[in-house]
Formats: sequence, structure tokens, C-alpha cells
Amino acid sequence: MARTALITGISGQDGAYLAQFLLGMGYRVVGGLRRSSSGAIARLHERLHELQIADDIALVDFDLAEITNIMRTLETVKPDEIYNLAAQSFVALSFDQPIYTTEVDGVGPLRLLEAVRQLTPTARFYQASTSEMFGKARTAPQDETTPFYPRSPYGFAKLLGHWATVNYRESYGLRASSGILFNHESPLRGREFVTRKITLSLARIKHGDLDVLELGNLEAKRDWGFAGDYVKGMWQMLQQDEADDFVLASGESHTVRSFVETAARRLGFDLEWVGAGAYERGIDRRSGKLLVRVNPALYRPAEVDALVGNSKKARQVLGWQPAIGFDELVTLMAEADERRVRDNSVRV
Ligand code: GDR
Repeated sequence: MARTALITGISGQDGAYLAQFLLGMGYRVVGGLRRSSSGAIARLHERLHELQIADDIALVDFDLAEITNIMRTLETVKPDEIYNLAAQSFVALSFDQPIYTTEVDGVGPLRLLEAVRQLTPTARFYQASTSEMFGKARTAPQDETTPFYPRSPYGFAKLLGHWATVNYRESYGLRASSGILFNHESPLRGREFVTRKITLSLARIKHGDLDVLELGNLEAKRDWGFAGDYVKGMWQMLQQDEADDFVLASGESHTVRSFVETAARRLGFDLEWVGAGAYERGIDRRSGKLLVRVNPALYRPAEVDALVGNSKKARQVLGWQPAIGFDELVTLMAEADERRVRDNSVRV
């Protein structure tokens, strides 16, 4: 009989790619969906439609803030594998909504783990942990043994979820694994994250649909990989005999500035930087047009300056191997956004 996977956060980038992957592996996929008060339920399905899997997934109303809802879902779905991808995942917003973020990203996984312990203790559990837990890391690259130093409410909330996962594994023998994932992007990335903001904005500027791209800290360095590669790693973690924690990362670090330069090149601009700091501007040499402007309002109260991961353990134990590198990733995203802008079909 087909195995059943419950994915919380099915409407997000990772939920969509993971669902696609698991369907391909013959799973029955149930997606947990939080209804937004805006009532824009159709928008929550957009990524599933883009991947043409919307009709293959059973959706259930799901909210990590509501324990009765969690328990009812586990009782009716009876999952073999649970992927907890639901979160308030935008770091910048967590500074404005620290309590809500902690409630969903920290206490939320704890609620789910407690319900799993009581109702489906043999189910395998994946917690979406994050490189943001390393934050102001003192050593590089970061791996499973690197000390944590979160720099945002998002980071410390996720740290609670991570330790809850480890503790429930060690205390109650739950088959709970924590995937410490570095940034992973795709054409389905939310528009609020810097990579997608860059590719979509530059594509819009090119087609006369936007004036200028405003960014915050151009010097921040991130380890960016392709989300499609990372969801496979999530699944591989849950196929192990022993639950454990794994870092997934590309091992390469690039600045926001270099992401902008690469995307601009892919879209046919000849980008030149002038000025410095808050007054820095990116100009297209060919047309003289202003493309990029720094807006200090987009700086974060505390920043994670540089992250780069070491995923040796995942590569050795899981056989995990990402297929798409930085240049290919930027190209994929820039081309997808240019196509959407050209076709007037920017939905995701
Ligand atoms: P991050 O992703 O915080 O790393 O978390 P994000 O893309 O938001 O920021 C990356 C870096 O870019 C700098 N930056 C800007 N960021 C945004 N969003 N918008 C801007 O205009 C901008 N200008 C500069 C930021 O300061 C930051 O340094 C992501 C999320 O997916 C988390 O949920 C996940 O856990 C981690 O990746 C791994």
C-alpha cells in the first residue's frame, strides 16, 4: 500500500517541490494548508498549479497554532511520514512579529511533536530547521557541530523547534530528524526573499513594468542552492534507520551584490555600481538607466553577515548530491521571471 506523507506548509516553495517529489515516489500526499484571513485561498494553490500537481494532493485545513486541529489531522490522516515545513519563514518580518513567529516556528513544532508522541509515535518526522540558527557564526563553514548564535526572532524560534525535535527523539524515541538547510531558492520562491525579488524586479524593469529595484544590505553573504535538490534531502533523511540531524548546503557563498550582478547579466543588462553605502546605485551602462538603489529601511536590526555550510555528513550518509549550482540557479530564476513578465502571467 502507498505510504502517506503529511506536508505542513504545502502552499510554500518547499511544500510544492516536496509534494511533487513524493508523488513521483508513489506516495499519497496530504497537504496542510492554513487559511489566510484575506480569503485568497486560490493564491495558496498557485505553486501546486505551476507544478501541475494540484489535483493529486489532498488538502486539509491545518494550523500549527491550534492543538486540536493538529490532533484531528494526525488521527484522520494517519501519516507514515510528517514533514513540518509550515512556518513564518521571512526573517525580516520576525523582527516586527517576534511573538507570533515564536508561537508558530518554535512552539508550533513542539505542539506537533507532542501530538505525534501521543497519536502516531511510529511516524517519521522531519523538522525544517535552518542555517539562521548559526546566525553570527564564529567559524566557517558551519556543520552539525557548529555552535548556534541566532540573530533574529526567526532564528531563536527555529532553534526551539530544533531542540524540541532532538529532545523528543532522545526522550521518547521518536523518529524525528532535523534538517538544517541553508538558503534554497527557485522560480517558486516567495517574492519577499532577496533572490526572487531581484530576478522578478529586474525582469520587470527590462519590460518597463517597474522603475527601480530597492535593496538593503548588498554585502550579506549566503549559501544559495536549488530548492528542488534540497527537498530530496529531506526525504532521504527520513529513509535512514536512525533519525539524525543533517546540514544541507551548497558549500559556496555569494554576496547579494553578486546575485544582482549575475541576474542582471542574464537579463542583458551591463551593470555598473556607483557611490557607496546607503548612496550606492546600480546603473545600466548601455542605457544609463538606474536599476538598483539602496534603501536603508530594508536593513535588518541585526544581520547575519555570512553563512556557508558544510554538508559532508549528508553527502556521505545520505548520498545527497545537489545538481544545480549558483549560475544555473540564477539563470533558472531570471528566465522564469522574464517569461512570466513577458506573458503577463506573474502569479507565484
Ligand atoms: P534569509 O533570506 O534571511 O537568509 O532567510 P532573505 O532572502 O530574506 O535575505 C537574504 C539576505 O539578503 C539581504 N537583503 C535583503 N533581503 C530581502 N528579503 N529583501 C531585500 O530587499 C534585501 N536586501 C538585502 C538580507 O539582509 C539578508 O542578509 C531565508 C529564509 O528562507 C528563511 O526562512 C530560511 O530559514 C533561510 O533563508 C535559510
